[in-house]
Amino acid sequence: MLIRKPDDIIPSDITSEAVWRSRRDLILRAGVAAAGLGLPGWAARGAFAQGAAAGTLAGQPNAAFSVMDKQTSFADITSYNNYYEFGVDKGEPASNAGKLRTRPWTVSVEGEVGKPRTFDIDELLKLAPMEERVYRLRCVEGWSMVIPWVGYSLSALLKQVEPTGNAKYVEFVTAVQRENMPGVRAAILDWPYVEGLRIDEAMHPLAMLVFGVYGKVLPNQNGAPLRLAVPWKYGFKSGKSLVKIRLVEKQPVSSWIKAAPQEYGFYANVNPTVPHPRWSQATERRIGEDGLFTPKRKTLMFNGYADQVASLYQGMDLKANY
Ligand SMILES: Nc1nc2c(c(=O)[nH]1)N[C@H]1C(S)=C(S)[C@@H](COP(=O)(O)O)O[C@H]1N2
Ligand SMILES: [Mo]
Repeated sequence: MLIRKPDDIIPSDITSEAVWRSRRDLILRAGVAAAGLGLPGWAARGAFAQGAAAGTLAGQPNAAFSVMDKQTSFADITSYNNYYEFGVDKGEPASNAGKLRTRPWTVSVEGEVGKPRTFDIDELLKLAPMEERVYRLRCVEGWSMVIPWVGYSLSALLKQVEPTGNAKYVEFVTAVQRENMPGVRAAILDWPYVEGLRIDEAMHPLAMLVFGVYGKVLPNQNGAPLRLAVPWKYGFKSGKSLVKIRLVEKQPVSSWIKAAPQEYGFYANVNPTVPHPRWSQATERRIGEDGLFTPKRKTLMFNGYADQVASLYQGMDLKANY
């Protein structure tokens, strides 16, 4: 996000797309071959990760929380990613995230809570009924997707730990597996990747804990085994591969604010009237419909979720609090 401005992205992505597809195919073939030959170590683990990613995870469709836009293809959702721990190029997460260890996995929920607790991923998978919700995702870089996530409201988890009256904000901390994450070794951001929400934002039913996509277990590059989806905010607010959730009194300092405070605000609500300092946020290109002559779409206030969330920001100056 610091590295390029949106207009720089298009031509390079067209050429790099073929490159990453072929790299991904290579890795898949390598995984299958490793399993067949009984190779040990990283190769076998890679093959297992691919097998687990093929698992199903169904959710009851939640029409009230779903947009009707044409859904982005599974291939695009899982091959055009931002997950800087695995590299800054869009194809690198799909190529590299096979090494992410997603079991055993726990998430500790702590801080200003009556009942701090560490949850095992298998507990979290059963904590609340799985729903399928089709959400828009708008990246601050100027592209968007429409994604059928599987999961449930973050509030279901937060209620378990009984937030105290001092819990004004929620901080989300994501995984660091240095040996498995080339981007962590390259020191692009101040790891771990940290994000935050105000408590009322976190408790809003649209704020979602995600475990799957398109009826399948979340692929590693999309943030396995669980990530956030906060559809009215820019994509970077939705941390991947969560390991810790802290309820706190003071506004958390996110990794992006640390890296570039003049460019990234805490709220990061999608807002076509507030440009990023280096580019406009008025329009977006929808991944999958970005032919050379396809017109861009107009970006919607709160990414189209104004009816549900505008009341959270009543009386706030959204230009100052961007
Ligand atoms: N841990 C972590 N979470 C992250 C990121 C990241 O680099 N690391 N990138 C963010 C950004 S900028 C976006 S747009 C979304 C992309 O999610 P997707 O790749 O599943 O579409 O993930 C967000 N969550
Ligand atoms: Mo993003």
